Amino acid sequence: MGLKDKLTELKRNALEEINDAKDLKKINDIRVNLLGKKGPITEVLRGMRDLPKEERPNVGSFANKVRDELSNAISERKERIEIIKTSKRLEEEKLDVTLPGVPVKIGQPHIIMQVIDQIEKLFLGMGYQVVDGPEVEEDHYNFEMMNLPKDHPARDMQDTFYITDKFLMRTQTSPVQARTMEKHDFSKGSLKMISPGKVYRRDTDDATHSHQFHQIEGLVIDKSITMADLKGTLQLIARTVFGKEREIRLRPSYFPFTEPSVEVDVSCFKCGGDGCSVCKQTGWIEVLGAGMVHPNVLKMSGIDADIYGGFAFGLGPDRFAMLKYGVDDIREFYLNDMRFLKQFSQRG
Ligand code: 2NL
Repeated sequence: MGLKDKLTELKRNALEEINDAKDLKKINDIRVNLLGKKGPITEVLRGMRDLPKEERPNVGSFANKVRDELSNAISERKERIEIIKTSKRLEEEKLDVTLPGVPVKIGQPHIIMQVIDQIEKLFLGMGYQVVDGPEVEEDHYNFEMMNLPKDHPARDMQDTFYITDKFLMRTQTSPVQARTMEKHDFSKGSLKMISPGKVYRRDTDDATHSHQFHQIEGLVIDKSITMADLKGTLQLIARTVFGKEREIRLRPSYFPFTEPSVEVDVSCFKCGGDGCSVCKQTGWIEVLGAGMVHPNVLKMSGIDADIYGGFAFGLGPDRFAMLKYGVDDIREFYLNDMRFLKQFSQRG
């Protein structure tokens, strides 16, 4: 076979290979193999030494032509691959701005927090401050300052988790109030505060007990606070949470930190007071404890009990939420089951 025929066959095979190349690496490999120093075209040109002199220019120019053709084919194929690559990328990155947006999942405050928020709003509107405090508390603030000296039998009602002899998990949020009373400058006016937060008891968890739950305590101290002020405030809470038709009823009770003390019932929001399963046929539901601040509690915070007096109350947001939404197991609030929690969406 003559050199020209060899070149023609080489060209045919090479063009086929070039047009089959699918990526830039392949086309570069072809270029190096075909047109490089050790490539077949260089090889043919080298073989021209054995040709008669008069044939050399003819075959030489033919070989150069083949080389240029292949070089052009490679360049064209390379460009083509690049175009395909770019259009593929464009296709992948295509963004239809007319598509409707993906809905964002919006959460909601935990149902206990919704109850706390509602009560905070009510009291902020009446000029109270909302005060936080430590959950790991000193025995001194949790018990002693609340008129519960060591070995007082009423401590049994509020057994808790002790960290050391001195530190414990608070059993109520009144230590926050003790800390605030101690600091308050009464020459600047009355003290009006609520303290919401987590509290702890050494209880075994069941449908109505949880070793950790929530409390909101309220406290007002000024020169001429009466039980009428307390009753009006309690009525406002009952009507805000359970409906504007509600009445309240006070029954004498005992707390170490208040004297006199009362337990507070609200008229049943289900039957309006006629008697039903929610109020156990009594027409009333117990929702709060309250009373007039015990003089010992005032004295221990350095307040003159002959001049100042006040009222205090304590309520449980867990119990409020259970009553209001018919939740029959307090543990539901703490299991983080989304099927339960999602029922209390604020957006209906
Ligand atoms: C309840 C109801 C109550 C208080 C909490 C309190 C706070 C201060 C002074 C006096 Cl700083 N009292 N808090 C008063 C009455 C009831 O909680 O069922 N507790 C066991």
